[in-house]
Amino acid sequence: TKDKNGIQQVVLRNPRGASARVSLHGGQVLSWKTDKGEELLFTSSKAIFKPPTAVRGGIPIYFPQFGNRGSLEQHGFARNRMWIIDENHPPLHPNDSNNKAYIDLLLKPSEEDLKIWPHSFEFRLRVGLDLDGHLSIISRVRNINCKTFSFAIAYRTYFAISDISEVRVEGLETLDYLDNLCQRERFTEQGDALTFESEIDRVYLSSSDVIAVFDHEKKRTFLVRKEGLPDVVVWNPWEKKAKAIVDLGDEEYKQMLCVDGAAIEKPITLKPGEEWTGRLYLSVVASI
Ligand code: TA6
Repeated sequence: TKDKNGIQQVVLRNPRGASARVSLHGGQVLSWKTDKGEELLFTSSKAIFKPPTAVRGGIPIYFPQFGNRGSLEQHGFARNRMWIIDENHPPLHPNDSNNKAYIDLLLKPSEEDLKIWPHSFEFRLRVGLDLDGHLSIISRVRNINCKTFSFAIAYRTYFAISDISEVRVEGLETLDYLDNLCQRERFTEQGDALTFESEIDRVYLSSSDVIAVFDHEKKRTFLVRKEGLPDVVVWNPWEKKAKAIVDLGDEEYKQMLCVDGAAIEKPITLKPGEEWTGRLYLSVVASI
């Protein structure tokens, strides 16, 4: 299918009626629905569907940097570029392709990208939806350069929630985090589960491989499972910042929470010819 700007999107469906929609712009997942048709990802009503701006919602991929250091654009260029469908995807581990509807995408740097970030790479992305409606995002980044390079990556995941004040995140207790609201100063999480009453923008370091996002009102829990992605970003702009973000409605911060599988603190380093694989699995379960 194509969106109204002519950008190709691929819809994945499983036999039970769950679905996911992936845009070639950014390789970004824009929708993930249960077999009952409930949307699980937030997209802003003010989202701009015009490249190169990444859509405010879904799962934009931040690569090759997190943040806005140096001459690279904020959060890197991957989310802003057009990806292509990868017809020659090298085989993956059998567990990564069983019983799944999937699409393989590929990003290579343009000449302009190479001027800003002089490292040749191939970024292969497989987005899959299995029989239970679980979404998987498997990334493989290969260094096809003759020099070593390092990168950071984050799967910014805008979960659709009932109300930010009704949500709790478990799995980050006692971890160290870098606070983006305090020049990335390092702190240690003290409390129990995370609840929200003001702006948050943190990179939790070396977390366990499963994080849970409980939504009491909707009686559902998102599970974020990850491999090769030690860090977790938690972001909600809250009222004041939401007002300053042009493609986010003033009150919409209440309906979104970003919990991102990421590798930020210790960049991933690839020697020539080496490849890195990262896996993110998202599922949703009913809770009481
Ligand atoms: O969580 C990191 C962060 O840079 C925040 O500080 C916030 O600005 C957010 O990501 C959104 O970035 P974006 O470029 O999508 O507006």
